[in-house]
Amino acid sequence: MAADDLPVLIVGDVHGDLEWLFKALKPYPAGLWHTIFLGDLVDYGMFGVGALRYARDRPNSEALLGNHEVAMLWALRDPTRVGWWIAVGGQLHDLEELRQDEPLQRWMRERPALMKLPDGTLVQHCGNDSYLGLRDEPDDVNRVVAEQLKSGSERRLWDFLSSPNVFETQSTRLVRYLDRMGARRVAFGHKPHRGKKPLAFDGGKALNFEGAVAPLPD
Ligand SMILES: [Mn+2]
Repeated sequence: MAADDLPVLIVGDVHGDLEWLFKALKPYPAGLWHTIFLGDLVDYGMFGVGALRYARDRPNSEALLGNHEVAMLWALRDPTRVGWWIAVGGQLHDLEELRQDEPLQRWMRERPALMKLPDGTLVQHCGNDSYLGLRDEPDDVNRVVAEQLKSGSERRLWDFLSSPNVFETQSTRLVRYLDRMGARRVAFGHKPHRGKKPLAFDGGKALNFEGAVAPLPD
């Protein structure tokens, strides 16, 4: 069965906490779900690279780019950024592990910033319309992000992917964003609180997964 035919499981920010991740995924076998990781698999916790590899290798899965993947790639490319990256949660042992794994680096650089699902749900890392600063078509946004990662524009990527979640409180911005993106709702993470289910705002037009692992509601 193609991933698009499976029900969607959303995984909020993992931040290197593999123990939590495995426990949270137990009720959701990989073969039965189209799993989407919302980004920020790395930093803070001890197993960032392990979480990246797990997300890459889990069947029927996609992983989006979070601000912390950008920070780690930035530190990898530019040693003068390592101190800053450690200050935002970077783990040196993970950086050394990533340095030795070029295929994993390539996979990280190919992560999309957002996805539009067949049911009209937009899925992205942060609950902000900052993505519109790039382009207003999901495929164009992802193309520009890939180009920026290649051309050393990590600062710009970090800034827009670190934008605060505003969709919970700013309905006009939310509606305008959905209209521009041609989507009916948007699911995002970015602020992990390890909730059990997503918080819905504006009649379900904005879904904040808050570090939860949960099926996408109908
Ligand atoms: Mn984040």
